[in-house]
Amino acid sequence: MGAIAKKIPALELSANFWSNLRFGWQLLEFWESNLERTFLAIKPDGVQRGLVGEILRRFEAKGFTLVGLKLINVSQELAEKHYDVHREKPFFKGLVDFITSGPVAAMVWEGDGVVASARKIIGATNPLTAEPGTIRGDYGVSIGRNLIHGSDAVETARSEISLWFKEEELVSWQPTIKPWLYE
Ligand code: RTP
Ligand code: MG
Repeated sequence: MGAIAKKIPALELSANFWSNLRFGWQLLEFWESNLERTFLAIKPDGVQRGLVGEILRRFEAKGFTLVGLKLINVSQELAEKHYDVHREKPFFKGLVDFITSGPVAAMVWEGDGVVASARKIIGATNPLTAEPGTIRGDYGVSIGRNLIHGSDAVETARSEISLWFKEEELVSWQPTIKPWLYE
């Protein structure tokens, strides 16, 4: 018994050592991987048309990880900040009016290369020219009702995520299916 007790502190030390090593290894893997996050928002047309589940399904089935999700009524201020790059465009007012007109499902997804891949899954801006098989290609018929927004670059994704989500609203987790998705 005494001999076992003597060994416990040594075991604890060794457990800490291995857990630190694992943490360090995960950190290295994160730096070396293309792990990205992107901001997606199902616009009021997508929510009204009951397509939230279908859209979520596509990103889940692809293998991306959902790390943030909320249904919100977008304020004028948030809408104007989000669409700031389009401020001078003739469609700016219409865009802001539309995104503030009803609930929006805001999401953050994580995965290797998720920013560009999500844009492909979403399809071209105009649903009439978007490829069949994409969200806009399958469900839309007009540019002002194209169902979903997706960040267009890694840097844009970073600023959109911090605009739409508080840090504590995002959940980092390890899907247990990861070994079946990544080599
Ligand atoms: P999003 O930002 O919504 O993901 O769409 P996107 O990158 O494919 O297109 P973007 O050029 O950023 O335009 C933002 C949204 O503005 C509307 N739009 N209307 N009437 C027009 O010519 C026009 N052009 C763009 C679309 O709803 C587009 O999603
Ligand atoms: Mg855009």
